[in-house]
Amino acid sequence: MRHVLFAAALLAAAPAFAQSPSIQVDLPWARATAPNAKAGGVFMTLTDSGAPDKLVAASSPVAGMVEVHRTVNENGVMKMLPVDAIELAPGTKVILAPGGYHVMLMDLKRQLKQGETFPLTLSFAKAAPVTVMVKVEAPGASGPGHDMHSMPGMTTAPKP
Ligand SMILES: [Cu+2]
Repeated sequence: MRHVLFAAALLAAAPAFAQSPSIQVDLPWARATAPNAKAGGVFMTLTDSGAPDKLVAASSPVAGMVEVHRTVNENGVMKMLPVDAIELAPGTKVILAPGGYHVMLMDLKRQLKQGETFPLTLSFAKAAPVTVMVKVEAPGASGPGHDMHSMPGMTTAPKP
């Protein structure tokens, strides 16, 4: 009971958009999904301004399960593989983008519609969890706020 109250106090103290002191999350975005799709990708830029850390997990009310994935090219075939963690080094940006690392929403509870936002909580090995609002872009978007000139799919290379 004690730690439940403690957790509640922490939540009350942290505004919804609070950033943890050492990990900054910029421009979190997702691709809109088809009406019955069960999975969707979330992308963002992580900047570690503190100690070495790792992104170890994520969760969202829109998904039954969330994994951290990496897209790899195996003999010309693009595959997504779950990873245990994404290493974060101080002073270094890690870009989660189509074709590379991404947060995978699985067992989606509803369609992600372009223009809306949804919360995503990122958990780190050391830093406090960070909850961000993820902006839903077009189904084939290649980046946050970009036009939809790219082909749909998880394999599109990010545009600068
Ligand atoms: Cu994936």
